[in-house]
Amino acid sequence: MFRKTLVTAMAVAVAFGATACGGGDDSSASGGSGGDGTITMGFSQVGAESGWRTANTASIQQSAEDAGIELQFSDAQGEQENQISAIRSFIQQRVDVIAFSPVVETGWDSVLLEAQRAGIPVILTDRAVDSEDDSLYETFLGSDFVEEGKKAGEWAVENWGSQPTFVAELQGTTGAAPAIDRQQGFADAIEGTDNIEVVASQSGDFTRAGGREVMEAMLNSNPEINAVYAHNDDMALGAIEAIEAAGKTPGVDIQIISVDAVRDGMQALADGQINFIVECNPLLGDQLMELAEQVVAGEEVPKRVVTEETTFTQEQAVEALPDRQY
Ligand code: GYE
Repeated sequence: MFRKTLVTAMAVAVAFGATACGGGDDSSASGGSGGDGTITMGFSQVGAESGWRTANTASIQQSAEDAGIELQFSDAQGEQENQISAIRSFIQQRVDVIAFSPVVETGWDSVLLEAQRAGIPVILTDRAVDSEDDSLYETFLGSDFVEEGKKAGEWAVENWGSQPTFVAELQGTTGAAPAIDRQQGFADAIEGTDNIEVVASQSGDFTRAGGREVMEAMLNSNPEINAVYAHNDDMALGAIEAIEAAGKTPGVDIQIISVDAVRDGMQALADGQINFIVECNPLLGDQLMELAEQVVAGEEVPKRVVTEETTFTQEQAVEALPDRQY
C-alpha cells in the first residue's frame, strides 16, 4: 500500500518535472519533451543477433513513428557497457522516458539509480533485470521465458519420453534472462523423466553461426545426441546446417525444439527440419509506446505486462506461415 502510493507520488513528480523542464529551460540538450508535448524516448537495443531482434527493432521504430514519439535509438552490439553508456547519455539529454532490453540480467542498479535521481522513468522491454529494488523501473513488458521453456519441455516429455533421448541444449547469451529462464523452464518440465537427458549444454549466443559451431562440436563429442533444444530459432537453423554436414537428417534422426517462431524458423518447421516451436512475440512496439505515454503522464501502470504467446507443431506452421508478420 505504502509503496504503491510512493510510486504514484513519484510518477506525478516526474510528470511535473518533465513539464517544467520542457516549458521553461531552453538550454536543455536536444532531448526532453518540447513545448509541443512531444515525448522523447531513449531506447537501448541489445543488438541485431537474431531474426527476433530485427523484428523487435522494426516494431519499436514503427510504433514510435505511429505514436508521434521521438525515438533516440541506440544499438549496443551485444555489450552491456554500451547499454550503460547509452542510458547515461539519455539521462544527460534529459529524455522523457528510457526503455531498454537488458543484454544480461545483472549489474544495472547504479545506472538505474542515476536515471531515478534524474527523475527519468525507465521501462524494461523484452528482458528483465535481476535487482532487489523494483522501484528502479516503472514496468517490465515482455514474455514469460520460464513458461516458454516449460512449454518446450512438456512437448519433449510427451513426444520424446518413451525412448532414450539425449538432448543437446543450445543456450542463449550467457547471463541473459531468456537463456537463464528457458533453461530453467525446460529443466523443470523434464525433471523426473527417465528417458530424457540433457547430455550437453552450451551457449550459442542466440546467433545462427553460434548454433552451428556449438552443434558441430557437440556432435563430435557426443555422437549419441538425437535431440536438440535451442533457445531460439536462429541457433536451431545453425544446428540444422551442422546436423546435415554430419550426414544426419534434422527433424528425423535428430529432432529439434526451438523458441521464437520467426519466419525462417517457421519455414524450417513446415519443411519438417524442426519439430516444435514455442512462440515468443517480438512485436512489442505498440504496447511499449502506450506504456511510455502513460508513464510520462504520471499514470499508474502495471509493474509487469506479459505478452501472450502460443506454440506451433509442423502442421500448424504450414497453416500459419502465409499470415506470419515476422
Ligand atoms: O528469443 C532471441 C533474441 O530476448 C526474447 O533474444 C529475446 C531473445 C529472442 O536474440 O532470438
